[in-house]
Amino acid sequence: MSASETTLMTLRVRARPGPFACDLRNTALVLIDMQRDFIEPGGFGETLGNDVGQLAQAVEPAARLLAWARTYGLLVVHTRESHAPDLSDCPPAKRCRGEPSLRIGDMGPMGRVLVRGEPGNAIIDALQPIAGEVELDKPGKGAFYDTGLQEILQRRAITHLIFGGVTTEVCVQTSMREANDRGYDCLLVEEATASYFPYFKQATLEMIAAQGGIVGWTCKLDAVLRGVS
Ligand code: C5J
Repeated sequence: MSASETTLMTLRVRARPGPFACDLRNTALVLIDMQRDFIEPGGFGETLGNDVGQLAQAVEPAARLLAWARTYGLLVVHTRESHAPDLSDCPPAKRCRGEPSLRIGDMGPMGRVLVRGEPGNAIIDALQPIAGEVELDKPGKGAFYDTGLQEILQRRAITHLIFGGVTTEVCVQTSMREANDRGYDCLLVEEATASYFPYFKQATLEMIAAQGGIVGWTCKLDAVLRGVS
């Protein structure tokens, strides 16, 4: 089924801070940075000293969310945080920050860290994009910075975005804030996102929905899976 072929399919979910509804013809799923570099041992996330096992929890829920979006014919956008092989789009301030065991561009167990086309930069097997889905390489934390995402969404008359991905408080939250500033209504699916720091995830979910949904809405996966009428 394709969302554009139907007369009206509406998703209505119980969410925080209140009900969220959208017409699926104008809605896209955005999966942020579900890459080997962040989720699997030996990647960028681990070089920064993180427990990558924390992110594994989001994989199965994100796969269910992706399957749901495909069933209803939503536009699906997959992002990758990545840099050109010559690192021309990686500011020194980003590369030199902190004390990682490997810096962006260094050779690691899965190829050059966070470099486009390297094995570690790929989306994990469980969430591989299929034909017709958008794959975006983003040099920043936000999905709108230097990617053309705004134009892609405008061409498809997208007004609502459903988010999953990692990490909740960094690239997911940054992307939601960018989207919010551009006028999109954004819903974050709680089980389909994760952080290396569970309390950062929790704090981010609360921040998003605070003050009447200052960044957007959050909801349970089940509410999405059962919410189409
Ligand atoms: C980070 C991301 N955490 N995808 N990237 O550096 O959230």
